[in-house]
Amino acid sequence: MARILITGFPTLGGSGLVATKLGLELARRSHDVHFLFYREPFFMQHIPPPQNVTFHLVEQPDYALFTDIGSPYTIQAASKMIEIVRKYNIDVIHSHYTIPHAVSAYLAKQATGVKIVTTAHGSDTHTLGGSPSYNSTITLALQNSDAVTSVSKFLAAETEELFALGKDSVNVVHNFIEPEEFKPVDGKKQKWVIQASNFRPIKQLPFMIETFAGVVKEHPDWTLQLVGYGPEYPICVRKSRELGIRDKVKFLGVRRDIPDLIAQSSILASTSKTESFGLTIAEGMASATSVFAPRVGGIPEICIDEENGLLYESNNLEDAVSKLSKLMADDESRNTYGLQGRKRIIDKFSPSTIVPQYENIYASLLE
Ligand code: GMT
Repeated sequence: MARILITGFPTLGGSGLVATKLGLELARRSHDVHFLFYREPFFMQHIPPPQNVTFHLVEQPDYALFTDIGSPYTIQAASKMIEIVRKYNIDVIHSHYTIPHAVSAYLAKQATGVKIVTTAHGSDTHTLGGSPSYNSTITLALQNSDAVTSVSKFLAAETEELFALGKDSVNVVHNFIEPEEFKPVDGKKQKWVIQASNFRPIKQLPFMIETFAGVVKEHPDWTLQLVGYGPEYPICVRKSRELGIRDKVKFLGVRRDIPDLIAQSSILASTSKTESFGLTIAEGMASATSVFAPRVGGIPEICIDEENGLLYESNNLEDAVSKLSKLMADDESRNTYGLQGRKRIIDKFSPSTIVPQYENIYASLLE
């Protein structure tokens, strides 16, 4: 049994979801879990916390001088970590998303000697990690972490290179999906291609709409279901209108019934520029929904081409249209890919396979 402090972003994004779910799984396995966030995480708002889970909030007191620079969160979080480590005798601080949490944890380690584990999730490495605004401090925090993990082999290699860590020094611990939460529905799936993501540029939703415009003629009874919201939302509405497919594209907004929507869909789509893992892809697989996604980042590690769906050459519209059309036309392959996808998630990406990998890392630090 270990006393673990988990920190990260309590928002809708995947890293916060992974941090929260990992904490709850660890609590289920009798560890003493403490969460540190700047607000209650989205996914916890409707779940009564188990007895061995304690929430802590990072206090962000206002001060006039901070108006221009923003609240110094890294320091505030570090101070709170030091307080919690001392009060509860914490064994390990586990930071999810390196910026800025790993730096706060590094400061807490200097003050208390607590062990620190850092998980790189994606844009903290491949998008922001090389920036001079972050690189040297994140390098310091990672080089002084007792263990660094990443959510795919792809991201491990990038993290090692960008932050001058030794080859194979980053542990790959894939994300997990709960097969009871994401599971197939009874009955026939709908002729829906679903993409569930925020409308940030990295998700390339306009490319999804262009791709869908290329297949509607051949598949007039299908619709594109877009779940989520974000900066490119108006661009997407405009694009679907310009391409004459506004009636075929359903903008569903932010939804709580994502597992059901994914399970009812015939195809789970991603058109991201990159994904270190791609949680919704794995959620689609768990729901026996076949996948359409680019061959980029960590995606091919999770979703095997022609076994769990079809992967297209990233940003190649012609290839994307042809692969999506092929998948839409082939009921039998979609069915097989779906069943194989669910099996792959249960075998390789379920909590019982993944959570012990984190437990082993904690145990090795506490020996
Ligand atoms: O890195 C991000 O863009 C945000 C992050 C998040 O918090 O949603 O997403 C990353 O972490 C997820 C959970 O590990 C992965 O499933 C996503 O693939 C990854 N996003 C990217 O690499 C773009």
